[in-house]
Amino acid sequence: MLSTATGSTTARTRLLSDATLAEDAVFFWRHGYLIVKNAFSGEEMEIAKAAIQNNGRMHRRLSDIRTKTESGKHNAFETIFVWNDVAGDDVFAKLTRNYQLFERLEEIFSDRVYVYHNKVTLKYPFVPGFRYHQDYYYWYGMGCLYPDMATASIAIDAATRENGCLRVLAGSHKMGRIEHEFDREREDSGVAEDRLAIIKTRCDEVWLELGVGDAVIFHCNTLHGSDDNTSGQSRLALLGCYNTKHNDPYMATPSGHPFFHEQSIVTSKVSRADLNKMPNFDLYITAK
Ligand SMILES: O=C(O)CCC(=O)C(=O)O
Repeated sequence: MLSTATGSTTARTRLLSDATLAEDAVFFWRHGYLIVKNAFSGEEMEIAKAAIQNNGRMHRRLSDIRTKTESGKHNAFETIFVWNDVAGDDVFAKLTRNYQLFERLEEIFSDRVYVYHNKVTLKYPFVPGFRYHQDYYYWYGMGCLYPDMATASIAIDAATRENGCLRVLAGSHKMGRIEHEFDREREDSGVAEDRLAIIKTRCDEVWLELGVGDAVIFHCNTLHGSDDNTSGQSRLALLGCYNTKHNDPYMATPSGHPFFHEQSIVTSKVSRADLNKMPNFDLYITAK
């Protein structure tokens, strides 16, 4: 399963049963993704949504996206708001370090995992979707030697085909890291269309429709993308990106993502008291 030997780690006490974890890990390695239904409550998602909507910086990003989109640009990258302060007790970190995700990820990778960065996808009604790409295409260049990484997308709003939910090519993680090409018009990198057409004949395309509070975990080499959101409804999601202890980056990069450090697993629910707890969006780790 793993592409490298794991270091020795102290076992954690788990809340999920061994049978659930084992079954979910098998599904993940077979298909390259795993849906976790009802990972979070509707109330927790309302709190996360309010935290996003009350945040001045995310709001400014939203108006920038609107201006660009209205001027005819199709810049999917603008819709992603990323930060590196992931080990604290802010509302977002508490969700991405929740045991529902962490325990599954540690079972999947047979190692300690840590949140490598968090991001919010600001998918408002008018915004563009992403070309098919792999997240490891980017992380490879950030000193991560092994593709033992994953992303968990938490549905703050329901994700539907109409609002441009994530879609994956099931099993594509088994193809390894694939070259990407840059599309100037969309300002977005993705797999070349001719290769993609062939891949689609081998891998099923799965639209990941999620209810509020569901999450999907996908492997860093799983090809994923999204359609434009033409629904008139927002599709906000919180994405935790995870790395493994044995894959500690060998260098710092301008993205400033953290090196391996032990992170606590959160077992409590997010509450209204967390609404004003925000991460430091300006944290960039510049040296090992
Ligand atoms: O949510 C989306 O539309 C795509 C996000 C994505 O692919 C990413 O952040 O890597």
